[in-house]
Amino acid sequence: MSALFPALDARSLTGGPDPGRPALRCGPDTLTYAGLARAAGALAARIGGTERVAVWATPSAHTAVAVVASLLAGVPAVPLNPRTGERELAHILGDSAPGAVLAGPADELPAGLAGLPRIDVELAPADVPAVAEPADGYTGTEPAGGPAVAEPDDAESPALIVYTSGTTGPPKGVVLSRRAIAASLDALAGAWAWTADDVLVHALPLFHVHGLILGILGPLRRGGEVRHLGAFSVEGVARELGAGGGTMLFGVPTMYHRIADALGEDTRLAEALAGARLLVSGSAALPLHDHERIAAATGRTVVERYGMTETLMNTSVLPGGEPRPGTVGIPLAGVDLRLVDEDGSVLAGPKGLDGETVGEVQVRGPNLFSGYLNRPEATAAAFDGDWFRTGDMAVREADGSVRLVGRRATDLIKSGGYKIGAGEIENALLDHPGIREVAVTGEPDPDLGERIVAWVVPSDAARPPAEAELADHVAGLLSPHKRPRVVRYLDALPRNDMGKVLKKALPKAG
Ligand code: MCA
Ligand code: AMP
Repeated sequence: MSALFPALDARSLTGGPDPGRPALRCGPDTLTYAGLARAAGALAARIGGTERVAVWATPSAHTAVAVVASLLAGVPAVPLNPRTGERELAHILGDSAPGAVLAGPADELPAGLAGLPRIDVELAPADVPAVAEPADGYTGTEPAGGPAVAEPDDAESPALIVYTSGTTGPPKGVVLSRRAIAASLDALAGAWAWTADDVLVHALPLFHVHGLILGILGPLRRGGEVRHLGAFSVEGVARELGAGGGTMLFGVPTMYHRIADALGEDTRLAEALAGARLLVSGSAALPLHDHERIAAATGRTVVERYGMTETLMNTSVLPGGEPRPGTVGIPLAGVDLRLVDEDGSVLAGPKGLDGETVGEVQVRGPNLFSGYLNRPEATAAAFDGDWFRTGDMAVREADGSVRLVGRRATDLIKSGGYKIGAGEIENALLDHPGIREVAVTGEPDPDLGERIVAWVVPSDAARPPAEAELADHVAGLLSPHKRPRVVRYLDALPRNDMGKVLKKALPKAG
């Protein structure tokens, strides 16, 4: 296949056709295409031959360089959430068995990573050796001026392994090939007219598909620019978009909700949004109210797209078309999509496009993952033939637009755009000595979409563990975004005759 990063096809270390063009800016660090070619080329040469590497995926230029280097070297990368708690980290390292961890020189790594060789990511390496064994027959002789950066040409080779929560058990490693990444990014580029002229602004975490693949690899594949804010703030968005030069914004609904809240008093923010070419929301549903507030203040409609770690991007609303809040648009180029009802029958003909009949979304296409790492049974269970079962329930409108209406599994929670399994939080909470029984649910939250609620039966009713203590417990074992935001104390959990917890029978918040 062609290179993932044509703009980095830098045998001559020039960084492609426009070497001086900024490739990425993150906090204090800016890298041009030539700088990125140099930094990633040097690192690629150091890691070549490693079976797999972990990347300490802070929101920094170091993470971008580390991942690009892994892709150039053909070494699968496992991005790690730098806030991952000890149990989750041990699980991911045990499952993915990386040979080294790539981190920024100033990063402090937790004890759980002490057993792995550490390779520091240099943004401006002093000496740049040649990359060994390029796949296309290149001899490896370093051309005048710098190293050879030759990407592997095996499209099916694993590029990234991204961990994602399921309904039960610890997170699974989703193996993503170079083919899937290239196909999905190119389909988005087609739908959004995304080009090298675009400057993407975002503040998404760099250990998930949204922030890393769409938000970093996307602009670099196009030869465009990305500016990462480091941490999300409405001020950062206002500064970088529009007059600041940014043409596109990517965010999760929580970010757009916070933007919508601020629009009332911030005319600079409204001007910045109005000056951007494209505002894109994904990872969870953007509520109609937030769509409307942003459209009213800026004259711009937020474009929604729908994807999943396992499938990368499936559908998108087409910019400039009739705004259709509530729908996630039509299938992207190359993506086949069908709805399947409870009996397993495909909703065909008018029934499949009546805007009413609900079915599970199934997809197939070059955007799909290669399987779950070390989990052949889970991989097999996720497919119906060559169709991937998303677990998302939807209807389709007459024009083919997909409207998501819910999820098959009630035990998956989407909070702040993160997918979180209720089971993994319940298991973590059950390890707290103050808890006898627990059930975890998600309930509607205007900011987070859903907030995690822990229903706790304390071991000692007279001394129930405090809410903050339980939040810290989960944050320390799993990840801060998996911590319960609310704890409710009960004498007993509602159960059926078989002893199964009846989550639907839990008292409604009020
Ligand atoms: C709070 N913190 C704690 C604790 N409480 N740390 C340890 N222990 C505690 N008890 C810390 C947090 O780590 C964080 O630190 C800070 O306090 C605030 O935490 P929190 O309240 O959770 O953050 P927030 O401000 O509410 O975050 C909102 C957010 C975030 C910025 C919108 O949820 C976010 O980045 N979401 C993006 C999710 C995403 O990218 N999803 C894509 C996956 P600090 O601030 O220092 O970190 S889905 C996907 O990829 C598919 C393919 C798709 O379709 O896109
Ligand atoms: P993840 O497994 O973290 O990649 O999350 C994927 C899930 O996020 C999908 O299965 C959907 O449930 C949800 N999702 C992604 N984009 C959207 C969207 N635009 N609207 C509603 N839900 C979405």
